[in-house]
Amino acid sequence: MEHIYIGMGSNLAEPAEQLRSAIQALAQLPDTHLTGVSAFYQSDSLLPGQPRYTNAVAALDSRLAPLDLLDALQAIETGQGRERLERWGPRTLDLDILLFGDRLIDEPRLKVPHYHMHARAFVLYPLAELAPTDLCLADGRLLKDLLAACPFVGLERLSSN
Ligand code: PH2
Ligand code: MG
Ligand code: MG
Repeated sequence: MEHIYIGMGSNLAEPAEQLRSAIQALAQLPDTHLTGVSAFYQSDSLLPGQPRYTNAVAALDSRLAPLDLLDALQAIETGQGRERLERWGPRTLDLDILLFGDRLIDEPRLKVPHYHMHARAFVLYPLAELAPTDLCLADGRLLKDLLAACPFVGLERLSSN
């Protein structure tokens, strides 16, 4: 059993509703328990000209292998209308494996810890709601150090999910 954190994001087709549906789908994954969900946060897209994003983080305990979990997450994305037209295009649903226990994964399809999580407030602040403050990433970085280097700027924490 591994403890896993999933970053969730949407900026199309009722983003908060997309995240709520995704949470239901995560709760139904085989050999997996959904153990927590952060608040929802809104922020501007990193790419100009796109709709604002709603983001959150979910925590899972799972016996799935990393690539099996990735397949399952991609099936949920596709089921919610995700179209892979351009690399950083707007999307109905993005589900990223942020952390997979203390594993470092470097496969063509999957890099863990997630490559850009270290500097993204919309990942780190919701993650910090669920993870212990002394969380150490598999690459040796401490969550609290990443938070200290990543100001809470441009994020709006929503009062309800
Ligand atoms: N994801 C992107 C690009 N830009 N901006 C915000 N605020 N939230 C995201 O999840 C996000 C983004 C590509 O994965
Ligand atoms: Mg992403
Ligand atoms: Mg993704």
